[in-house]
Amino acid sequence: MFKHTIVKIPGESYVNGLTTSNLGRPDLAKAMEQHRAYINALEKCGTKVNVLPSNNDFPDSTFVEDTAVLTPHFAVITNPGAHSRNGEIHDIEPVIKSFFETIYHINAPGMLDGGDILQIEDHFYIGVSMRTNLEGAEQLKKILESEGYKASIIHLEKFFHLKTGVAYLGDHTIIVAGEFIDHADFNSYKKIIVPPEEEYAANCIRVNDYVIIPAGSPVTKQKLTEEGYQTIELEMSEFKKLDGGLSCLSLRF
Ligand code: CIR
Repeated sequence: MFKHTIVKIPGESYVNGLTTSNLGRPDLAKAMEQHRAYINALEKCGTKVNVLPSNNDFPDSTFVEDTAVLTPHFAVITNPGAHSRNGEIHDIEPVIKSFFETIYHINAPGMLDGGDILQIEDHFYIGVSMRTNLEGAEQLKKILESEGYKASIIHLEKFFHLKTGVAYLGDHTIIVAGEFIDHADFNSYKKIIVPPEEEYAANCIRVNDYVIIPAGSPVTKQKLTEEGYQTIELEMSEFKKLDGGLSCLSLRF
């Protein structure tokens, strides 16, 4: 059960954020509208949404997920792997401190983005990606194990972040796409498979009684409905343009 969420309003500089896609430049007004709908959805799911003001110095800072890893008892402030994003942690740390007493840090040369961390019950999966290096992954693994969690490191082949291709829905069920469909580390879970044409929907979020999914994923929506999940669909076009998905836009705890 998540009680709180943290989000950060996109700033005017959002349109200059990092991307590997060729979907074009985001439309700021549309991004703001989609962000408002995202906040409304998190409220509908029963969370208290803590809305942080924008910071134009950091175009990608609306993707707050990358700045921290949260558990019920402690928080880890990350060391984001993209140079232009690294300073985002200075805005997020005071907010995290207002909720958590125990705070750890990932330190250079370790790099780690929250988008590479997936929690399934008491087991954390840590992706080594373009943004998270082995040193960062090992630092986090040590912290998690010292606090009684299990942790495994997964080397990504194609996906941007670990959670670009897999999400946990509760009930030992994952929703999964691409290179993670047959990945040995995920074989013990029940799987809902996202078809290649809807791959973007693998980055969805279970928030209390709902699964929030990107609009335009009819097959995925159907599969979730058949499994008994209530879904909320959100337009995400302006975040997809900068490689962002539903999980990236919030911290949930
Ligand atoms: C970036 O390149 O860092 C942003 N444009 C997208 C970050 C997406 N975050 C996430 O998947 N957790």
